[in-house]
Amino acid sequence: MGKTYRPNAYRDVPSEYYSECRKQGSVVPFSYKADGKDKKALVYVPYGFDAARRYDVLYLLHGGADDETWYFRGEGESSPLSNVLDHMFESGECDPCLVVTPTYMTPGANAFEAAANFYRELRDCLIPAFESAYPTYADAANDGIISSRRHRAYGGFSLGSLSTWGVFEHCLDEVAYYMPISGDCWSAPGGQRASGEAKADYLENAVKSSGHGRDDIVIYAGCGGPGDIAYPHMTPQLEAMASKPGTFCFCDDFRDGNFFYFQCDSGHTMTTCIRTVYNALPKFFG
Ligand code: FER
Repeated sequence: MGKTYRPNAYRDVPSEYYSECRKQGSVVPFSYKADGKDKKALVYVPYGFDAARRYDVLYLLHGGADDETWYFRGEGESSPLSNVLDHMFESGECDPCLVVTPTYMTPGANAFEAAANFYRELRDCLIPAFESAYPTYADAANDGIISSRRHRAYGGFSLGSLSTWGVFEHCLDEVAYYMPISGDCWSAPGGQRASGEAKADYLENAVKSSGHGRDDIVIYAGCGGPGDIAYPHMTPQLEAMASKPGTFCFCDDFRDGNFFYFQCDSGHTMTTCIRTVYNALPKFFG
């Protein structure tokens, strides 16, 4: 059974993790086609990458008015996310994985619709293209995307979090791990203005109709606290989800449940994303 819901403490990123690591991964471009259009993503490839083994994959989406370069361009710093990943992998607190940052945007698209519908491109174009080009658990030598769902995570910030709830709703067969950051679900009846209960009901129904359940889905959500524009929207949804422990079993440890959520104090920013990745990723995959 789940523990009583409360806003959680999180482990902050050690300050030295923001600096360059001795053992640095690389960030390289990846191109693929979606609906006849050329799409671009960046890929963080960990230090010591070995094409003879297989890697778990985190797909990580940017927020509104940005693009696939955001996470590795940083906000004024030199690629802080890749520095933090380098340190997490060097210290051994997390197994090395591939981190793919695509974009839901295409020229002229409405960002809200593009984010909400990105699950189709993910499922039908990006995962097949990326995971046949890189050695993942779904690569050509292995047995498919659905059977490797526990080796795949999807997360995103702000509108990227909106896209995360969309992937959750539609791709439970393909993705087992979810990292929504600073953004709520807008697909329930009533959309963005629906109550937290209505959003939680909607997501619970998506789980029930998928045939999946709390034992094979994990959600680790982060939010930037009262100074985060998403806080008043995301908090009621997450609290209502935590009141449904048959599906979203709130826990401090994923041996006890499948749903965890914390508030930090860094608002609607890259820092909140990095803090969420730092806390969530070591708990993912397997
Ligand atoms: C939210 C608050 C803000 C949210 C998205 C935004 C999906 C971002 C809006 C924008 O980029 O214009 O709760 O949830």
